[in-house]
Amino acid sequence: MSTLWVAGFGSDLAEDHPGFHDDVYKRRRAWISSLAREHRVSSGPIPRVEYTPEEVATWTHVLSKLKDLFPDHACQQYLSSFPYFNFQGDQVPQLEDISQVLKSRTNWQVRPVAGLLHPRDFLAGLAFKCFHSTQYLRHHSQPSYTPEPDLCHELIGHMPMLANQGYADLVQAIGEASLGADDKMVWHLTKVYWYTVEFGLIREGRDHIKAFGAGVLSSYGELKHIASGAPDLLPFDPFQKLPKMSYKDGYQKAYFILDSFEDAEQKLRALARAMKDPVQPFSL
Ligand code: H2B
Ligand code: FE
Repeated sequence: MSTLWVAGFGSDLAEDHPGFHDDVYKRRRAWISSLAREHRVSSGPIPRVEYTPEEVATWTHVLSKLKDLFPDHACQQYLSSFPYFNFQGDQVPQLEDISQVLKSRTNWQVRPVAGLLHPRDFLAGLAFKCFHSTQYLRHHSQPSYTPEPDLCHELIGHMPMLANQGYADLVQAIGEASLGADDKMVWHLTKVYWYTVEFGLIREGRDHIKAFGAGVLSSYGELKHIASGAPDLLPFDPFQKLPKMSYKDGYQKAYFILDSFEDAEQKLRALARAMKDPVQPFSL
């Protein structure tokens, strides 16, 4: 497969990226990105990176901070998959090893990518059980914040959930719906992805609401914000127009609650059928 086009932060960092003024960081990030650009799935395992002590320290910080939050806030599927990956505080995991664990659990795989992909390409990967992941780390000056996906977010946020079959099937359904969809629908599916895979909540039993979205699970502040009662908590319905996504300026104004991953997957499949129905095509 050819190299995928990288949008957004791709190779040049935005001015508000914490590493913008750090040339050493920028060179390092570009070098790790180049490994992904040159990697071909057919040519063998994902190249291993020898992480620097500074990068290890960033990983150590992020893992130890987040681990404390999970027992209370993460959904049960996350908690039961987490140990499969055997994350160690003193060692940054290698994408190849993580991909092997994922393969053995749900038959998904990880493919390294140089930066943010265009939503259409990213969603298409999901249809084929392929999760595109960055391999570099966030800037060490702000270990609790990154404006773009980095290895900590991909591994701690996404991997345990993708090792759960019900969830993995839901994510695949989002990807499948994007194949052949027009730009408007790809944008809608980007929001579906955002409000589930990144910021989704799930009902557990009668009165518990737990997090499964990677963006929620990897943010201490976001979890507290949800618990404060300030944002709207709405039932998940992919047939409805979803609110604007909020990227940097604070937290989401609304979150969506799934009844179960299976139920959400069924809704997504119904949406995909409606989109492709020539008689009554779905439109928002
Ligand atoms: N690219 C990469 N590399 N990682 C992501 O998590 C990601 C992406 N998310 N491109 C996508 C866009 C998401 O925001 C939706 C599907 O557009
Ligand atoms: Fe993500």
